[in-house]
Amino acid sequence: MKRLLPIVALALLLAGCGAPELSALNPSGAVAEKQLSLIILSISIMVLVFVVVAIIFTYVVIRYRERPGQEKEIPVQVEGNHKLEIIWTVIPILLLIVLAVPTVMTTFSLAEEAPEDAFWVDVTAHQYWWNFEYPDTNIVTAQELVIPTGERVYINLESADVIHSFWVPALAGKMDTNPDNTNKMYIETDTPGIYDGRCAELCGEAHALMNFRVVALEPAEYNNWVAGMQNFDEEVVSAQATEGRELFAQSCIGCHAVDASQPGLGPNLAGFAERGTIAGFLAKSSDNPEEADANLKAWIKEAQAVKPGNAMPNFLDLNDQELDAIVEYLNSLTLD
Ligand code: HEC
Ligand SMILES: [Cu+2]
Repeated sequence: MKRLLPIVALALLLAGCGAPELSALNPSGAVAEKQLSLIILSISIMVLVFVVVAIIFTYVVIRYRERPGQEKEIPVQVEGNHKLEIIWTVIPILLLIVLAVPTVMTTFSLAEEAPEDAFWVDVTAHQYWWNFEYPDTNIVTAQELVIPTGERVYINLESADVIHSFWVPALAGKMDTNPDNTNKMYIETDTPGIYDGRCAELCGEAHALMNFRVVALEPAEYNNWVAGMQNFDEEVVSAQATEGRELFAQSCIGCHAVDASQPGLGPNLAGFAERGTIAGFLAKSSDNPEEADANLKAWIKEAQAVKPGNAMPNFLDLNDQELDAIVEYLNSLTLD
């Protein structure tokens, strides 16, 4: 029992690794479901082979072991036995066919050409953030990929620098984003909700913090979002926000557009107040506005400490009052 303890502890530790929403075993859409069925199929075949081999192995080890005071018993030799050799060649071939046919069929069905009127999103990975562009509606956003439920969303994957990998475990297996070619995939879900995504290819210092989210909305709500983004207009509501806006125009606008129609050196911030995170991973929930504001201030002042190696410089010269003003301004970037 004592020897089992570390194994049990390790199993419990590993079981804690995956948040349920970050698991391919918990699919929420046709693509992830198909992929899960392949995972289950291949694991079942492996388990079957393992069990059969383990049983034969155990039997042989016990049956032909050397017993004290007994003469060595040599088992019957089967070299050159055609019947046996055919059996143990045919069984693996059958198993491989059972594995290959559904795998190849699923792989091809997931690579189907998009229809003419398909819904497309262009995803560009950057060290260490995600840019999302909707060519049909001319919307640019970042960090949160908003999609309608009940529709197949085709994705062009590209990278602005090194290789990254786009992975939303509940919706689909990962796919690389490359600097010099475009990979294509699609996702779909019928369930509105927030699906966590990760960069799944080691891409540099802040790789582990290169998180993003897919936000699936009912079609009507999705259309509201589109209208909100297309007509996005800053409504500066207070004197503090006006001050923040001026500071933003001095220090930030070179990298951050606040008009949802253009990409930039940093994430587009149109509708930023609606986002659930800062830089993809820092909490920014309306349930806890103090924490959200503190995180945002820390980010603006010292982005390099919060997410080492990312492309936003520190702004150590900004004082508390100026930071508060910028935060107030960013919090006013809501959709109506
Ligand atoms: C040199 C370009 C650059 C400048 C200047 C810059 N930023 Fe950034 N900013 C970035 C980049 C790049 C990111 C994405 C970092 C990451 O997540 O890897 C970012 C991220 C952010 C985010 C998080 C966005 C999101 O959707 O999660 C906020 C908020 C932000 N910057 C605010 C500011 C403010 C305020 C200023 C001015 C005081 C500023 N930035 C100046 C490049 C810049
Ligand atoms: Cu990465």
